[in-house]
Amino acid sequence: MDRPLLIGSKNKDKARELEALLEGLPWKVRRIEDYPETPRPVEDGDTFEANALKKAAYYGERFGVACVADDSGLAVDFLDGAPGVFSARYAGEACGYASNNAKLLAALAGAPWPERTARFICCAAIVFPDGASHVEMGAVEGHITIEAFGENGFGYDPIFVPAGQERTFAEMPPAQKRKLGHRGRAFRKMRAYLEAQG
Ligand code: ITT
Repeated sequence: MDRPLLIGSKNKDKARELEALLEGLPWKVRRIEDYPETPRPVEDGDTFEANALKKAAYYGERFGVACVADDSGLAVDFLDGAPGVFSARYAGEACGYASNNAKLLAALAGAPWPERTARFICCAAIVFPDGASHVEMGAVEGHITIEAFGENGFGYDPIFVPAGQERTFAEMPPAQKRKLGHRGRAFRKMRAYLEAQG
């Protein structure tokens, strides 16, 4: 089928993961780069769900297509759930992954392993051209390491070890991260929802 399904994300690393997670659905999955350049929506929601719906509605309306988006982040218990919805900009507006990771490791300096618990959270949203929408959540528990390990993945992957594992997400093959991770968990539910819709 050639119904377009736009991945409404300007984060190329996230979009790559989403493309793999949506593979095989009866939709023609398109990336934001396939459409004309457009500014980012303002992500001013207090929750992952509010921001995910906002992104999916914004890009979907802009281009008149069904659109999936995700809002995701890392909630660290030692920091009372920070950086949470502010994960992308933890070390400042124009910061990169390395400065976010350095700031987080510094904030946890000296904290022993049992106190380094955290979870990645993902809200997956879809908004259809008629305005109907659907959301699914996914989360994965784990620990924040003492230093960064691994080259795969993106964002906080080099400093997060999922529960029951001995390697960070950045040390795992991408397929294993998709299997264990928050985004995989949310989007496998979203796939099931879309498949049930026909
Ligand atoms: P879009 O809004 O355009 O999709 P973004 O990167 O700004 O791109 P978010 O607002 O959802 O997306 O921010 C998510 C941030 O949380 C992301 O930039 C990373 O810092 C972190 N993050 C989310 N999922 C992650 C993952 O699977 N691995 C590592 N870090 C992740």
